[in-house]
Amino acid sequence: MMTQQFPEDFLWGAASAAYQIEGAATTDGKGPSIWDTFVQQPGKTKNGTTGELAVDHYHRFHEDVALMAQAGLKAYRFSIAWSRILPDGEGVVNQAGIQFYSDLIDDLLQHGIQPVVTLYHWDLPQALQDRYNGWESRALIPLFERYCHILFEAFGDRVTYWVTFNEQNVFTSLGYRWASHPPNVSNVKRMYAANHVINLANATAINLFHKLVPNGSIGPSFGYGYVAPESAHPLDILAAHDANQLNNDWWLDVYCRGQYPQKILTLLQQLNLAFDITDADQALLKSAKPDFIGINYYHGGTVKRPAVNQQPTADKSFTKIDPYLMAADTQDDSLESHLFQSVSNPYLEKTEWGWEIDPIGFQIALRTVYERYQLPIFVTENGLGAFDTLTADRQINDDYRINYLNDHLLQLQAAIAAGVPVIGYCAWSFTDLLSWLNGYSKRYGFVYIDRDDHDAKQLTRIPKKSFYWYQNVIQNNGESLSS
Ligand code: GCO
Repeated sequence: MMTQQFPEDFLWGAASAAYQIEGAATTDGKGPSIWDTFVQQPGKTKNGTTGELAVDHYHRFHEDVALMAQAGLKAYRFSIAWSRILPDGEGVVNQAGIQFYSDLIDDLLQHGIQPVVTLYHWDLPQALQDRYNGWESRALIPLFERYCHILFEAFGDRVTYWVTFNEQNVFTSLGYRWASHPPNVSNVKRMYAANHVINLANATAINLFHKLVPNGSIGPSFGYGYVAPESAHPLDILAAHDANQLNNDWWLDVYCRGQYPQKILTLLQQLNLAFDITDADQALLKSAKPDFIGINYYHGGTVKRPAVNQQPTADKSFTKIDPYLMAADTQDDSLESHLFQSVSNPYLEKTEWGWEIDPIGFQIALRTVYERYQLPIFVTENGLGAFDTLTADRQINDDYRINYLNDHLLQLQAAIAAGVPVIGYCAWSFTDLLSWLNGYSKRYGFVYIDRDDHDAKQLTRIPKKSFYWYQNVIQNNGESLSS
């Protein structure tokens, strides 16, 4: 494989999200988010797990940052909980919330770690859901703008990289279509309407940022999966093209070009799923351009031509739904079924959660996104969820994670060699954390969190084998990756 050095200033990092790590759900004036309330409903998460304590990062962030420094991280991506800053989403600012993130940012900077701040990683203040019907209402746009304004003013002098929305494709499909995330809705039309409002909020935040933080960089983080055809039959190739349009271009075209792909818009109209796009909306979407595209990469998909008279086989159990590909074989009235059917790729292995492992797909994803939009890319997530076992001498030998990350980083390096400007790479995740629906046994971190200690609340941090491996990779700027 053609190789090339990683750039000298490459941001080797790791990522997290507030609800998945912070805990302290009601501490220091934090208001409830839609996740705090959703998890109280029976059957919504595995064994009813919640993020009430999570990994208690809120109280232990100094310890966690010290570990990041030990690993040699150059960047750390985390999200801000809106309801810590504004407990009811609007109204009075909670200074304790500002202080917490300010201290975290300072601690990172003191250790030479660039903070990368996500503005929205799914935990909408519950008050905004109750009062305005959440993202289905345009009332959220100025409210999100105000929240962003507060953060840009408070941290814009210290934080260069900002992410607007994390995986809009995932949280809207799980939240509004599959009712497996809050707000627990199962209605495709409402999903598309909410998506449009979020796109407008995204554009508004980007424009505000460019005014207030002219030297910073901002972009969305998108859950990207390249879709391949099952065969070289032209109908399968067409199906893959349409699937890429629906699953990827649908979002990225709006973010980067300010317009929705026409073919999908037309189909939405035919299926009575269309939403209102005013002239002012169009102008706003066109006016806002991100500085980079954040890519979260886990896997892509494979499709074949649509079936004739396909019978839907709806299975909405949360373990079956794959948020990164709107699978056509688990459809309701199914926009997708008009375009393609998802199939499994026989050439790829799968994780214990059935996610395909496809490092080459990562290279394809990075190159495709850059070739289409010509914007720098920040890999804001990539990683392996697995069961980890603590040995008798309290070690985690996670060679499977090392292999996964190694193989993906080699493909990232190949993308750089092919001319893709990649700013950095944030592995998901730094410490183990709460998997939204799968509880605490699906682990992603470089640092194991011991929940079975004699006192589970001790949450002892134990660096895994992959921690030391990543430390070494960072130290030699990727030279130790093995092909
Ligand atoms: C999980 C998911 C998450 C996501 C992340 C997306 O198991 O809950 O994999 O951890 O990767 O939150 O941004």
